[in-house]
Amino acid sequence: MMSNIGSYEQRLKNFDWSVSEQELGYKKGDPINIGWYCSDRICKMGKGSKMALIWEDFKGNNKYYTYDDIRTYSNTFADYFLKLGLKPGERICIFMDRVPELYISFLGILKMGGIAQPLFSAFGEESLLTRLENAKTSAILTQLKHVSKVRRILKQIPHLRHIIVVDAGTTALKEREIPFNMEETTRVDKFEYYKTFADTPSVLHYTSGTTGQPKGAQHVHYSLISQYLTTKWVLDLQPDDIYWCTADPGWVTGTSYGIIGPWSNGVTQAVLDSGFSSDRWYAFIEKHKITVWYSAPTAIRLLMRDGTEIVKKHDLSSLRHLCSVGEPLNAEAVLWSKEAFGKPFHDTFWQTETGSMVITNYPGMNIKPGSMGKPFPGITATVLDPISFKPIAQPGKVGLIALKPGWPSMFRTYWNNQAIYDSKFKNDWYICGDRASIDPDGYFWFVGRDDDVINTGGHLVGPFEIESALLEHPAVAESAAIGKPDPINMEVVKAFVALKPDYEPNDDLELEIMNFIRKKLSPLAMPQEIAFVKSLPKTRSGKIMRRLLRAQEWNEPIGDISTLEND
Ligand code: 6R9
Repeated sequence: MMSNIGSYEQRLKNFDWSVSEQELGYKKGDPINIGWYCSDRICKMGKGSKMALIWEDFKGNNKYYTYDDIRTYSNTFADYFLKLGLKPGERICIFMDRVPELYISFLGILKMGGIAQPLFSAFGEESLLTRLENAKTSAILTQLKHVSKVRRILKQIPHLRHIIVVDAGTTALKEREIPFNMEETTRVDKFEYYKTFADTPSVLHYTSGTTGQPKGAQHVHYSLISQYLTTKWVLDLQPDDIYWCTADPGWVTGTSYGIIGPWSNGVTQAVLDSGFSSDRWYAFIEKHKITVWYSAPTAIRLLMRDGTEIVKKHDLSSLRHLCSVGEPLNAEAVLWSKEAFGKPFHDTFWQTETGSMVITNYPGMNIKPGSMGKPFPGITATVLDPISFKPIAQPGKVGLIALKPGWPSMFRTYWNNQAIYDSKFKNDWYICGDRASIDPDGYFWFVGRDDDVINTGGHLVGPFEIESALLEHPAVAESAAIGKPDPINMEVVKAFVALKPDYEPNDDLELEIMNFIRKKLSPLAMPQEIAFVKSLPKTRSGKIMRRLLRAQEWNEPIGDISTLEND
């Protein structure tokens, strides 16, 4: 089958984002609304009865929704939000497992001009509070099983006017809570979407940095232009594909390529609302005849661990194209996938902030296993010298990955944090915070992050958030969190803790602190190991030197420690 991108060199020549605008029938200055593009437009093209969503729960039960279903159900949500008194521009949080209401309400929020704020349902109350407080969120959509977490923080977030419970049934609800059942509400066939334009805010995705609490990367409706085209050219979605993105929409991959990309292309997508198991995943591919699969290195390493025997028990011949994102995809994983599935995983690199893929391996392109590939057409990417912030001319030399601002899905600011946004730019380059080198053929090779952010299983966890939560434990006097090498998750969280005078380190206390973090933040942020120490290495200005702890953990050179406090 001919891929959508054809020849990369041809596409690169004279590339202009207007290619995407034309395909979408968008002209500069027109209104543009992602919710409308992902449902109404596909129906207008005569595909209303085409399957948009095949959904499966952990027991294997299925639900099916056509494009006309997602169009009318998202209208129903949008209409309901307006009737509740929610206004365009207000933040509406989606705090649900991967149920159909998550995907469909996302479109509904965008249609009424709201800003969608998706958060992992695995988040504990502290993680939730930080993000709702920062965004001054007006409403949250959730399920009964998660509502208690919202109840516990309710007093601290007076701006949260509505807690919409999508599966309340006959259960009695409490203060500010209100039931809404998507399928039992009269469907709204016609809804005039709020006239959003290219620069109107659309999605707010929280991401972790080294310092301070997580920041909300704010996107706009124009992001569609690059999300649509990268989906078409890199994921290579074609009309008859059945596509599976394994990412949760609490992560940007789950919205850009788990909602917007496939639906704006009018493709059928499948969602599995269940945890990981190799057998379960292969059975899902076999049952729904998945053709294009977008996943992450940690999952691929778990599949590798379970071996090829289990692959052979399933008919996976429907698979046509495989892609990966979130962490470095090791060369072994690419070679293994060729052996196991007869096809390589294609690595793609991007960030919450970039909104869409920026460096990728295209279908048909020669893959160099271990490389992230080349910049997408329309993306100017380079590596910069870390001191002069000038592009490095010499192939193979490691520098900071940097992008020329201006691609359509670039984030527009960090919510309420313009100063940190501004600090991401040097000499008119956007600095990603990662290190890489470029080989003589123009392929990018990832080296590592340039900050203390921990990448565990493709999820970024900020050390500051963990350390702040640790300090809330009565026994903890001081703490530092770093990433420690892990064969499956690449990194897991390791915490260094100095105890208060009345406490003695022991296994029970270690377990208690671990669970404390799991409940407050999330299972991902929970330290897998705690080292009890007398004190932590600090700079003379009092900053904890995580770099030193990390170097010891990774057996790396310690580097310059001239600022280390030595008394
Ligand atoms: C989409 C997403 C972004 C950070 C990024 C980098 C790491 C992502 C990668 C990769 C090596 C790849 N990362 N893709 N590292 N190879 N193909 O992951 O967004 O959660 O914001 O993470 O993830 O460190 O800067 P986000």
